Amino acid sequence: DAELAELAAQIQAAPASWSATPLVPGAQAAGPAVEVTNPADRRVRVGEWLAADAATVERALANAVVAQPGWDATPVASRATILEHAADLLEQRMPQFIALCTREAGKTIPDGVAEVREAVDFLRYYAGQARSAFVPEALPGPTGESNALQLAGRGVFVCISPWNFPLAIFAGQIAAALAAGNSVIAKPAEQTTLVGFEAVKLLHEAGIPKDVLQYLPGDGATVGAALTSDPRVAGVAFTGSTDTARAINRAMAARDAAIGVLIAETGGQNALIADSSALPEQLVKDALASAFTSAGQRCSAARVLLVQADIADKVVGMIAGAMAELTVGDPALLSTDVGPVIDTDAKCLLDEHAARMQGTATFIAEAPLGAGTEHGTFFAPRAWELASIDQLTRENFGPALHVIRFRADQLDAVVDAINATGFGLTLGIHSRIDETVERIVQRAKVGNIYVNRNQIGAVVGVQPFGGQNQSGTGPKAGGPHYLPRFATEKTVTINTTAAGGNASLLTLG
Ligand code: UN1
Repeated sequence: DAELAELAAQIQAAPASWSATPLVPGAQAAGPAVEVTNPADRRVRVGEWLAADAATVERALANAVVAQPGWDATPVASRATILEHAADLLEQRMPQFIALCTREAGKTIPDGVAEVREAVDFLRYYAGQARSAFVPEALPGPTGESNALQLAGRGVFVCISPWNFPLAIFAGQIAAALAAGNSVIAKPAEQTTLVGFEAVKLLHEAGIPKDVLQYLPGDGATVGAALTSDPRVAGVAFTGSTDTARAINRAMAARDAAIGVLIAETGGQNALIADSSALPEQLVKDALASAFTSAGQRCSAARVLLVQADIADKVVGMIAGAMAELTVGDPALLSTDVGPVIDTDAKCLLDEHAARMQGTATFIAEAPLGAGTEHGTFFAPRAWELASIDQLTRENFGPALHVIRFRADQLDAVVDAINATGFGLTLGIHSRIDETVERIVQRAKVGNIYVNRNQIGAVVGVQPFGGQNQSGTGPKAGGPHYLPRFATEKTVTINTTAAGGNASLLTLG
């Protein structure tokens, strides 16, 4: 429609070249420039960035330690107002951020819109929540005493974010950490440093002091490991692979320091269970949306469709038919359904998986690659049929769907097999039988369950998002328990009968 066409024109008009550096007051300019190219066409240069070196990391930590008490002492309403102002600015500059998400991360325009919207939602949600959560809570106690429980920032928080949500998850982690009174060092994924840089500059413009929020693009060893092993870091928020989360956990545990807090959102092996009462059209539409939106590069994406044998032939045939209609190509075009994968490494892993499937699975379909995709890192969406979920030994982070048939009497075994993957993030259920839905909901050890709809795109404050087991530590992002995890609790008990000076403290209670 006209509005979308107007947006597409504004996206087109965004600057052709971008650059990023560490944002660390007092640090020298850092090392050699890294070039960024467009995932849809690797010949197209998007910009360049400078990685932080060890001295810059050290400077950032020192700054963050000094800055934190002042930020923590800033009234929570002021902190929240700044974050809300940042949300307004982000909304105003939506086209520019969508352009960056498309050119640096290969996001389609609808994904780009959702990305900016989610970042705005996170900023407003945690700001709003902080306003009430940080008011000291009076607790009942004996006469002559006042007791209050209050939240405070933990200290220096490190936020390590993924390339698949380079703005939304990036801004969400930072917003919660800042709202709670922490100083923040943000380390973006190396694949998406330009988006992160623009977001941090916007937060500074909104009023976050430059030493309270610092930006450290760089690699996992020089920046990530140096930060997470440092005793000055009170907590880490991380979204990415389960293996990296384990490495961070080990690094933090090995420090001769306070026991830090790790908030990790990690991988999945997400299933969609469909019994014979499912509506096939709805099922196939939702399965494909869940598996192939964002080129399958969501930790929430459906990887396995477990379908009751009675309807399996029909569903498999419809999947093949629908996949033939997918438009795979330039994400900057409104007509595109599936864009590129993030980089050559991602494509290689998917190609490896496809080669493995060739020998062990039954091929169902491959979506046709569109014109002009030969210079990008594209992986044609594919579907195979497997005998068992055990054939999937890792999370395949891309547009790859696997179908498995089951008999009606195997329903509990199906859920147990999903649980046995060790992951527990999203689960889709397609069934029109309430008892079946309830039975699966009760038995499944997963974080987010979606019934008779797609299983991606959790909305902030509406569908708190996060998994269990190897899918993450919780608490769920965009839910009521996330922000308090970034804070520490202080219980203040005052003897109100004591003579003298502490009467003014009574306002606490
Ligand atoms: C991720 O893909 O890293 O519900 C997590 C969704 C998103 C997933 C975010 N919130 O699709």
